[in-house]
Amino acid sequence: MVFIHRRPTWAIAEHLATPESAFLNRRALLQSMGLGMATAAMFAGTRGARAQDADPTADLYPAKKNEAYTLDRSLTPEKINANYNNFYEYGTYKEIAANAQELKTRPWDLEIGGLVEKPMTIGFDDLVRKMPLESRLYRHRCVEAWSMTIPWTGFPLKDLVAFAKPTSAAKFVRFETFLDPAMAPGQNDFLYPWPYVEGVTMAEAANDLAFVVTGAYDKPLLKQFGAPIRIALPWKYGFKSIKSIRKIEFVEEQPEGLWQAIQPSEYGFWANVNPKVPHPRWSQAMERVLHTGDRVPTLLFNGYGEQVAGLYKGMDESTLYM
Ligand SMILES: Nc1nc2c(c(=O)[nH]1)N[C@H]1C(S)=C(S)[C@@H](COP(=O)(O)O)O[C@H]1N2
Ligand SMILES: [Mo]
Repeated sequence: MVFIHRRPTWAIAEHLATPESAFLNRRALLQSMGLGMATAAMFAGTRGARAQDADPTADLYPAKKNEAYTLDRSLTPEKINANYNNFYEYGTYKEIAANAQELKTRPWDLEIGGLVEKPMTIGFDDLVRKMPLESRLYRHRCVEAWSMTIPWTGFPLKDLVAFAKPTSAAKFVRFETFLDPAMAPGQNDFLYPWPYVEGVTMAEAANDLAFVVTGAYDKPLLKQFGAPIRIALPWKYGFKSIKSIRKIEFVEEQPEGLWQAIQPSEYGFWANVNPKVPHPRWSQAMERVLHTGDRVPTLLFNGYGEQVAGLYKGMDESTLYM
């Protein structure tokens, strides 16, 4: 994402220092417990291995493939996708994968509230087992004019809506990411109105393409992809696809997203992909395909017009693409 401001140098330094100082603190703790470096290294190794083995949803993967969602181009290799991310909670650059390992994904409770029959809090591990998991190949077009393709696993957003039982007063679904500056150093940056927020209309949420994502590449989501639960709205610019969701609310008012709040003249609520409507500071006509480096034409609704154009019939064209 591009946002016009000069980051104060102290903010960069503090941000980069944090994960390392966390490591140094762990080492100091083990030493103060009377354990030598060899033991410390062993501890660190076991911890890592256990954390992986212990993913309580690993048995759900690979999920059944939904053949209706295929692609006209090759998949972006996992190695490339997993090392080129936007996750501002862990840094304002693309190489945040290492920092994002600080994200603690268990326990992970989701709050479902607002205009619903009965507000609830549900553990992610409970929720995911109630939902019909499948895998789909999706495109992803970032507003910054790069794109990738990815095999997501998840379930239709409409199934989550049905589970939540919104009342007839609900007009939008509002999503919120966790807020925990100790776990996500980027959230100490006061220039951003944390937590990250995004939203869709009820009609958009009911569209088959709107997908709640719990895995990628046939396994539970890597932390840098927004574990344990995010969304994918492939006809919209990537910033709409909010990561690491903690709260889902049904509301009457159009939610204001983080990027919209920062720079409303550049990032709007609808953010549907359109090659003919430039971002105020760059063209959206072409995109750079992440894994090939090719520059290819961008398509209206990122190529998903057949499924989603109907959502916007009769609406003011000038508002839909920003
Ligand atoms: N919470 C949160 N969600 C987020 C972002 C973010 O910074 N924080 N970045 C968005 C942007 S701009 C993009 S392009 C995608 C990137 O997803 P990826 O890293 O899995 O490719 O996540 C979106 N969701
Ligand atoms: Mo993006």
